[in-house]
Amino acid sequence: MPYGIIGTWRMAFEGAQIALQMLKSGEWAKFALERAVKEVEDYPYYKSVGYGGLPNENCEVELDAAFMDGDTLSIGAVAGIRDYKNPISIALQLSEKSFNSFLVGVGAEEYAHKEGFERKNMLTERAKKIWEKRISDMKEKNLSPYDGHDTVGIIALDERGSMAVGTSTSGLFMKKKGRVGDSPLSGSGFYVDSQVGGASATGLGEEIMKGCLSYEIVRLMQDDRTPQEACDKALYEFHHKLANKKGKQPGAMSVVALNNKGLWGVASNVEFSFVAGTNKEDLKIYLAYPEGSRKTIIKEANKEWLEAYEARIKKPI
Ligand code: SD4
Repeated sequence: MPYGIIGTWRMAFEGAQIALQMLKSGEWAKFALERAVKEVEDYPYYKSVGYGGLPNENCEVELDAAFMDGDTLSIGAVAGIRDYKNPISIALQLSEKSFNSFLVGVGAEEYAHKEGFERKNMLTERAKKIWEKRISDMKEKNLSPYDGHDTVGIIALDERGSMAVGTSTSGLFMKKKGRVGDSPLSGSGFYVDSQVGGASATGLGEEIMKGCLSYEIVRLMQDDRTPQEACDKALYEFHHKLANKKGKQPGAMSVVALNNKGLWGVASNVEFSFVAGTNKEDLKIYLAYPEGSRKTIIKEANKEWLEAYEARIKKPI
């Protein structure tokens, strides 16, 4: 039986590599996925997820995460949670509850505390420096506070045909305290049904939420579209709809999808990096670009791109 994994952005690579090995050894999709997301949450140089994530306007790191089990359609999520090491694990545990499965702010923190989840100060010195620099750039250069944000969204399929999806993010840099994006919202930031496949989105949550993009992609796959066809149709049609309604270009939106046969697809209205691997193909880092705003060009990331990425994330502030 096929197995596979797909994840948003270059940052998913190390975790997805571990997860793909776990899937190869017969691990359940949901545990492989949790492991992959934790790896991203724990890495300090990924500045939009977990430890080292960029703070809100008050210089507090508020995190959003969600988990969905494609076998049962169970969902767990946390939003605006502070100072817990692995929000994805809290979301996974919440998905096992019939009630109270989506908790926000202090309620989520109280729950995590009672359940013994590990606490951690999630604000790194580096993230604090980036915040301070942005405050001065905003004053001096009149820069928008809101660029700089990514979510890790991972979909996994195991040999049994079981599927799961998870997301984790610090959301928009400089967001208002209490602001929540698409990432913990079912149907917008993620959706999975093991009888069909799963999808996850990243980009400007305020736009993605308007289109319930992840659910739309799974629905299109259910109607016999390949993951690539479903991603192209959902993303670009929605992009054009929003552009017409707003009279200007929508914000960044990118999507990934994996079906229960191990086929994957992506679409994006900006340059977008992602990782994918299956029982048939090694995990690789790819770049996706919109072509003629209806289709997606996909190519493997080359050495120059990878080196520039590494230099960028570690550049002194
Ligand atoms: C949010 N969608 O909070 C997230 C951020 C993100 O690429 O994924 N940016 O809106």
